[in-house]
Amino acid sequence: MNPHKMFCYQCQETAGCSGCTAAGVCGKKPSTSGLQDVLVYSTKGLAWLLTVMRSGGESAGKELNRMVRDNLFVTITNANFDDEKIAERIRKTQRVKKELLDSQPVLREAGRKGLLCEAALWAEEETVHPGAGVLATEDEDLRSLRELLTYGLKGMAAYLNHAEVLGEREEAIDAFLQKALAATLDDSQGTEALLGLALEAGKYGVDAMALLDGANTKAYGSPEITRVNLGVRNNPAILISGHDLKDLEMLLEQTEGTGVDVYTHSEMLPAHYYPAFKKYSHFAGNYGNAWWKQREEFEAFHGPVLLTTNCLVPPKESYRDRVYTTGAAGYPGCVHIPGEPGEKKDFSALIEHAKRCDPPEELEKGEIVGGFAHNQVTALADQIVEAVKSGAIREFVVMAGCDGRSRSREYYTKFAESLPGDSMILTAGCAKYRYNKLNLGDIGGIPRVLDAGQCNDSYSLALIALKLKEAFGLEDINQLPITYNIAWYEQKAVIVLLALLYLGVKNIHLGPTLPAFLSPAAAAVLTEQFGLSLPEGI
Ligand code: FSO
Ligand code: SF4
Repeated sequence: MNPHKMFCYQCQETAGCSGCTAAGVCGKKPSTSGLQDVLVYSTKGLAWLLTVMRSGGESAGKELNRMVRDNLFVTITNANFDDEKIAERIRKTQRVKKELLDSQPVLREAGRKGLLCEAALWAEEETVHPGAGVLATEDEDLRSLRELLTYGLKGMAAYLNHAEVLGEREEAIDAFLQKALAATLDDSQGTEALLGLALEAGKYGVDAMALLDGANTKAYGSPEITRVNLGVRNNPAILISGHDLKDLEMLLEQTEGTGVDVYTHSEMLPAHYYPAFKKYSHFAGNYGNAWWKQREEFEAFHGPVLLTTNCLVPPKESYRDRVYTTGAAGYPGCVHIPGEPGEKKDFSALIEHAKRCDPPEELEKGEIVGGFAHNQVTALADQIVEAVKSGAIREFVVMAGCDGRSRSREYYTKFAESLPGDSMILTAGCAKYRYNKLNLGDIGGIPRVLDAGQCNDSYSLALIALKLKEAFGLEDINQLPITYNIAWYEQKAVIVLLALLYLGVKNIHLGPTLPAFLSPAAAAVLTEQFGLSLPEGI
């Protein structure tokens, strides 16, 4: 248990738009928050050691690279609420640090020269430390930039984790992630240096999303236009949520021929767009909406639910025994299915559980259309360019990002409804549930809402913008008729935002509120240099 007072302001729903201090709006308890702070602190120390080793010519090795990423991933909003599991991670990380400090001459040398920070030198197997937590940095602006960078790196770590389960990793991205993470504890790094690192994180964020995009398409083919069923069948079923496509693949393989159907929830919807999953006749459709509706929707589903990543809402007692977690996700009392990258996970407990359950209750009927990732849009490029030249398409509006429970997000539905019929919405992430079931029609046969996929597929949206720039022979991406109205919630949205800034996108509207972790001075820099602002009329 951490003796420090809880303070967390990493997501958009933070209490009073300033910080959760008594309990998380997300349901995170002070004990969990304290342990997550210590895990982040311990991991920053490990990242410092690995960075020093790398500069001395020693490679960190893929196990330790993975440890840094996965430790960050479990501290993302709505991923892991299991104190015991988080404490275990801290102890393991501390043991690794001790082993490195004892065995690596380059670290002993750095230690003698005073080049190791307190977190790097801290190697006791404890789960408390006074240096942990956001408020350990007293200066408001320094704290703001340290957290902006830390949150962007958490998002990047999540995408790298997904790429690694598909066998793809890139040492240069891990090296940057660790260097930047260590820099958040380095008192010689002032606000300007940290802002520079945050923008550089945007560059590596693009690389991480490209790596994941390549891993997904190599494993499952390029997303293609697909109609996804929203209704239900009369069979017992498993619902899968989160972002991990490898988990879905293993679940589909293991459920085949068992009489148990599989449905997607929230961010798993885009899995339907991949050719590789279309061969499974029991892959029945998408059930429900964005993550925050899960308390009613999981209840109505009747069968077991597999959470492969965030966003997990603390489950109600009535269905808690049907919630299973895997990967970075965790919740006390819910069964966790183990399995490291490359290992086969055993989902037989869910399959047996499903057979004892009623089929899902129907929430809606009909279909939605998606699958407009960069390859598919490139195939339509001539048609789209023609439509722009003829004036049939006057504007593209990028409405990617996250959904959330605040009332103010109704704005996004109204905004989509009020756009003129010659504007096209490009989307990715769970933000789409605010408008993907509206009947917004099409332009010359192309739907007005083009869904590229999960939040990480925002990369596709950036590629589409770059292709349009090329097609129109423009110098600057900002000359395109595109506006950006991004909704954010958790830390993956932070890396997406930094990636867009790195790509030179200006005048992004970010809502429904600006991040509480941006100090007035940090917000002013982003406003002045990049034209970042809240959307009008929110
Ligand atoms: Fe949404 Fe949650 Fe995908 Fe996030 S389900 S909010 S940005 O985890 O990662 O879009
Ligand atoms: Fe609050 Fe968000 Fe932190 Fe949860 S993740 S404690 S809601 S700021």
